[in-house]
Amino acid sequence: YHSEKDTQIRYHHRYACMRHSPLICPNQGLVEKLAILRRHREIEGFDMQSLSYERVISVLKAFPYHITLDNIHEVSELPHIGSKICSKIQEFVQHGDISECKSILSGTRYHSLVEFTTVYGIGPATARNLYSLGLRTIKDLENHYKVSPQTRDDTAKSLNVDFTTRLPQLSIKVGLALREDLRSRIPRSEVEEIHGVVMNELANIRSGCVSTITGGYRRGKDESNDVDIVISHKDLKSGGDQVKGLCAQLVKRLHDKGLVIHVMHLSGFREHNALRTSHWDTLEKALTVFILPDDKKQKHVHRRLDLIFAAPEVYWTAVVGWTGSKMFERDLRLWAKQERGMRFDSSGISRRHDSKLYFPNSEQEVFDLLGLEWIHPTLRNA
Ligand code: DCP
Ligand code: MG
Repeated sequence: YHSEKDTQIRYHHRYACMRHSPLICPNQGLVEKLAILRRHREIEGFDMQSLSYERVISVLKAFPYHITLDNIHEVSELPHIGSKICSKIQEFVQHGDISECKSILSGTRYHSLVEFTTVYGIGPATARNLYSLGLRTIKDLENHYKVSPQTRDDTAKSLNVDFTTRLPQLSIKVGLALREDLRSRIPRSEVEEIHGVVMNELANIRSGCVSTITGGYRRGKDESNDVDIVISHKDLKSGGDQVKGLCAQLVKRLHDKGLVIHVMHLSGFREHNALRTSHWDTLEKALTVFILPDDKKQKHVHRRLDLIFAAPEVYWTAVVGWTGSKMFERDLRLWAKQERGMRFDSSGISRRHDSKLYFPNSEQEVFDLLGLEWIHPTLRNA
């Protein structure tokens, strides 16, 4: 779909949604070092700095040449690349490492905080609190939250969903119990198997549903952290409770069959309530923990599964919005707002000055409406 020349023209654009960002780039080693600096800022709560690094990394991912002392001047002229970061890039080019990375990795704090956030339910702020209590390892956390190998088995088995009351957040205790499972990566074949099982169950509730596996899988990742599926049906009415109903019915059925063992979230997007138009309420999502039944061949592990239901009018914006990457999505919104006077998110496209809604019939149309050239999903790894 894209020529090499196309990639070479596009890499200097300031919006990630204009650039071609492959999964693996010619400067992967540098990008991985900068990712440590970004993660350090994020985990210490310096969100603006973290975002700056994320932008830098995203720009470098699209740079199609191996960076050397001969072309580093060109890198320094790329958008979002300031002089401070450029000296770090130069340091890497000359020494193959960045001294600040070495010092971050030489202490215990970074490692502990990163380790803590591998528990579902622990974000940077909680991780820092736990660290300040003197906790350093996952073992420390298990003692702190009183998780033993026994409770680990029990917790995983006894998880439950009460569909009549408010859904419980996945507690840190449960997060600890499921940690090993949820942090192991999901191969493409299992993503496809899970998708097949889910759509088979859905067909029993309502035939003729359409779906797209989105997220990292669609961007070509060999292994994903979770499974994201966007679902619709041509007869679904937006605005009413149909979308919501179908989502809840499916989750309930999967739960009854023992396939979904926990539901962390089950409700509509409320991001766009300011508009108060029915179309903005048509995305319904369920964030769950899913497990394939064990068979003779293998014992399965718990997986994070996100199900997103969209009315047909907003199916393609949902697919684009849930394909990612996060940086690609962030710049799609920014581009729409700043350059086109439009509003974009997973649940729709509208014109800002009069809130006129648009209903694209394909992914290509989403890009057309936003005045963007279409970019293949595998080049959206910004
Ligand atoms: N997304 C978003 N805003 C949200 C949730 C998701 O923009 N609140 C988009 C961007 C993500 C995609 O949906 O790329 C899927 O989110 P994931 O967190 O599942 O991330 P990925 O699928 O990209 O990677 P992985 O699941 O392998 O970690
Ligand atoms: Mg995902």
